[in-house]
Amino acid sequence: MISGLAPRGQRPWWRDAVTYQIYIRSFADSNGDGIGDIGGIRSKLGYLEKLGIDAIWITPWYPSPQRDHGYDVADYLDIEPDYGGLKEGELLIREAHELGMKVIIDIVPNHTSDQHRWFQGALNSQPGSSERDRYIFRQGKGVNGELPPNNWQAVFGGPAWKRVIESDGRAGQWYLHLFAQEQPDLNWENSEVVRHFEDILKFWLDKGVDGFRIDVAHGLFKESGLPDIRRSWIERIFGRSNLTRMLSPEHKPFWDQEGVHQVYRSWRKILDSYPGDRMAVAEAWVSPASRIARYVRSDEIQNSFNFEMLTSLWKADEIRKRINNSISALAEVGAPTSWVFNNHDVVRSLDRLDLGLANHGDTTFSRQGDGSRLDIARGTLRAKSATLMALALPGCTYLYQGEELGLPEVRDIPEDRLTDPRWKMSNYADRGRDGCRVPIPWKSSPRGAFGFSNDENLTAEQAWLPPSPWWGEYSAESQEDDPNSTLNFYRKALAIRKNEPGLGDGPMEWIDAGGQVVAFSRAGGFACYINFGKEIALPKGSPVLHSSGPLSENFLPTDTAVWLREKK
Ligand code: TEU
Ligand code: CA
Repeated sequence: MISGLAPRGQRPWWRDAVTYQIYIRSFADSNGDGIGDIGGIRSKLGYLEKLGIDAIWITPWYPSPQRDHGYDVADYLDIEPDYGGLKEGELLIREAHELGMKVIIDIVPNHTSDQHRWFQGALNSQPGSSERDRYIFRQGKGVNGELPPNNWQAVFGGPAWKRVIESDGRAGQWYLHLFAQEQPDLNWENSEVVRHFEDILKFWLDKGVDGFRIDVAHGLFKESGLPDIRRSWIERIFGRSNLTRMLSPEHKPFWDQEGVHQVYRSWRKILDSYPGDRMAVAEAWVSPASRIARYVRSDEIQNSFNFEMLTSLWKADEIRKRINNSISALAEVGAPTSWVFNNHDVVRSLDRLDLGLANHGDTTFSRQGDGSRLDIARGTLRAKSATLMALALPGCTYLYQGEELGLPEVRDIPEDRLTDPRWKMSNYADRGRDGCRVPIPWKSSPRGAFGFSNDENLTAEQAWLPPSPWWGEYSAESQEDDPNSTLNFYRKALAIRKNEPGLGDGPMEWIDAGGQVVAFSRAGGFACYINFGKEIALPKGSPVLHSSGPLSENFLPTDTAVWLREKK
């Protein structure tokens, strides 16, 4: 268990941190080209400081052809010129540190861009060459190798293999891409790949970054022989979309292979060889929770995203079960758990929790639900209640830009402006993830795409992904002075969390407040109640510290959460 845990402030920061995810393209544009950049982030550091977060995680900022918005990396040792280049990145790290904020960057080890010099070299080399060995090239099946080597599908749609033209002008080998075809999978059995990533970690650690978010941390190794996958019972129930087929929870020959752990053991040694508490957090879509625990064993990495809440319905018993599973699985290895309700890959929590979008691999991802049924007020209340829950539960929390403004999913992006590779690769069946990536509305007026750009002449249509006309209602500007705004609700919650020594990592106790209420207490007489059912009476004489919505006297309404100081 969590015995021997040092007090907050004396233990590593990542055990308690609230990390704010910045989707760099959509955060703030400092030079009027309609694309978010590092200058934009620098200009908003004051906003982030006032918000009260502990760390920022910046999505991939490397040079990239942007076929998957930076998750297709062309050079891991530089920064995209459109984002401001390396010098800007160094300034940002320094300025964030001056404000006491940690900086986590994204690292993408499962695949590179097809424009990476390694992949270009592989295309220009012969089958069997050392250049090709850095990736996963295979002969095709069929008489002339015209069929893909196996039946694996790309997560975004279509087959996971693409055939190349050899130097003699003929169709030849196939290469594996679990995501877009511009994202060829690396071969982690190749020692040059292993060494290069160690150098990449050191390069950025030398520049002062505090941690890494490891993209597709459960990918990397593939079962030898690359066996076909079998049709699962989940596909029979939820249909045969690629997302279901590739992401359904039963074991797959390309996810969560034993080999990944050796990589993280060696990365841990590198992190530990630097001063300060440098860390890594794994994006590993593996289940059950006991499998995730294996990534955060004491000699592996420090943290993993806990995606349980991305696939949960707004139901008390389900939430309670997921909290128990998450905490007990990680307690065995001594790692803090983490809480995630939003990121750049999923429908925003406001919509998800209101519309009951849940199933990983199907509803949450591929269908955005019937937006016409969305009850904005109820969705906002539920999302805010979820936030109070996440910030009060043991461990750390990851927030995603815009949730502090109560942004809903954007469903009315014109089809010809959709950019997620899932749109095209699904044969235009799946609108993909753009709806949670629309540029942040900093100002109420449409000028500068609602203040996304510091160039007031930039129109919404000129932003890389256009905000809809109603976007200004959610702006930071319009919420700044409103005591009841979502923004000020987040600020207050984060300020309370910072000063409450019992929050963050550490034990919790369940409170029995009836089947429809999730309630728990933390050290120091702190209690959190989330009401999923009919209005309930709160314990008498317990002062309210914060709530997600109005309370009527001593009663906690439906869908509302409250933080209390328990009566002695
Ligand atoms: O995502 C990995 C992943 O499997 C999913 O989150 C996936 O993106 C989604 O279910 C299908 O659309 C990571 C990144 O977070 C994501 O943005 C990248 O597109 C992906 O890796 C490839 O690098
Ligand atoms: Ca820009």
